[in-house]
Amino acid sequence: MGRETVIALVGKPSSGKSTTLNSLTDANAKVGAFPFTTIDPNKATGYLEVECACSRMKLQSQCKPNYGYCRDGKRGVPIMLLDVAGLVPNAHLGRGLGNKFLGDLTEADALIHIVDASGTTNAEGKATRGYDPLADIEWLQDEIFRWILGNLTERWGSVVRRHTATKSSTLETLRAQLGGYSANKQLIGKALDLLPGLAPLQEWDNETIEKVVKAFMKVKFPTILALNKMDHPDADKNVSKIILKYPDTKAVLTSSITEVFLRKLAGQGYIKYDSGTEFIDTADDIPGLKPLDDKLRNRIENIRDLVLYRFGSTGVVQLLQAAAETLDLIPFFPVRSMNFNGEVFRDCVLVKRGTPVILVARKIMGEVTIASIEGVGGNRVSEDDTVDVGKNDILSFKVVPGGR
Ligand SMILES: Nc1nc2c(ncn2[C@@H]2O[C@H](COP(=O)(O)OP(=O)(O)O)[C@@H](O)[C@H]2O)c(=O)[nH]1
Ligand SMILES: [Mg+2]
Repeated sequence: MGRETVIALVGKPSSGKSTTLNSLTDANAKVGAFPFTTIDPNKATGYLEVECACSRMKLQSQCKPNYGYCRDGKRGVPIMLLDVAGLVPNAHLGRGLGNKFLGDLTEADALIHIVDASGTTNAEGKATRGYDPLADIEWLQDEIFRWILGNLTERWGSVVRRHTATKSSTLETLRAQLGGYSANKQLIGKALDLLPGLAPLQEWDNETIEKVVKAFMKVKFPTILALNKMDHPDADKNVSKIILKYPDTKAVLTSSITEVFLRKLAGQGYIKYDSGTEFIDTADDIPGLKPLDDKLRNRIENIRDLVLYRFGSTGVVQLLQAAAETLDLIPFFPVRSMNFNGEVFRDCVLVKRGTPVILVARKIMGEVTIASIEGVGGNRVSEDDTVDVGKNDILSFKVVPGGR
């Protein structure tokens, strides 16, 4: 199957990366772990929650995911998460692609910038009060910018000489120079599309190179903001400031520590809690749950008042959904046949909205010869037709036996 979606959590020390990673993993992970090839403490499986095809088809009781989970038609699709702890202030000074954290970044399809919105940690992550988290957002962008810019300008002279000598196109030369960031031609082409009327590469001045790097960052590192620690009373005013300053960036308010705590209580049998919602049931609501002492009861009341009722949830489920939205990813359900007897919807993969169905087939099955493609209801679907939510997102690919 095609490459998994990878999301990197970045942010200064003590912003809450590890807590957020923990809050996003192991949720309902009763069914099947994800077969990642390497075991790395900073890698974990998160679950993107989507509407499962079984809900639309009223087949919830037959739904049996191979990976992730399906709960009442809510499907958790595994995605890979990275905790990139090495991206600290001035990290770009240790430049070069061998840099471990930068390698982590290049693997990612999108970044989630965990921002300490409470302003209780300074630029280095040390405890303080009244720190302006806007500075962190600028810092992170600048850090990545200076890293890429530094790597490129350091050898600009020879880049231009080679470019001229080989009569390469701008796209080819940039492909060679930026390919190390796991950027293919298509992605670099997209970056160049953002800059119409660009001069020939040999004429670029510093300002132009900077513009190119910024455009490249936009397509290579789409970033979602997690405005974390929103349970803290100082977070409110910072959140408004950030949203005003970055109206086009997706921002999600989170309290990952609350999510971790609620999951722990649920695991211990004190509460029933569905991530992504504002509802907590206790022994008062559901007999059989463990009774709460006064201290726990107070803490839960506080969490309801300060987080759940004010913001609607702890935000962490919405965080991955925002990342998927930014990447325009939708769930796709390949099925063996359109008769839905027995166990159904074992597989679910994320694909870009609007992908032609033949490319979806390639992603899932590789270079096999497709004889026909069947949609729900048995109708034939053309190879060039595209996928969207509710359209060609449940398909059966019929392969030519033995065909390659
Ligand atoms: N109030 C509050 N504190 C949090 C939250 N998330 C993390 N923290 C605290 O912030 C500190 C740093 O968290 P950690 O996840 O280790 O940060 P990292 O260095 O970015 O990985 C810890 O003391 C956490 O308990 C949150 O949502 N609210
Ligand atoms: Mg950490």
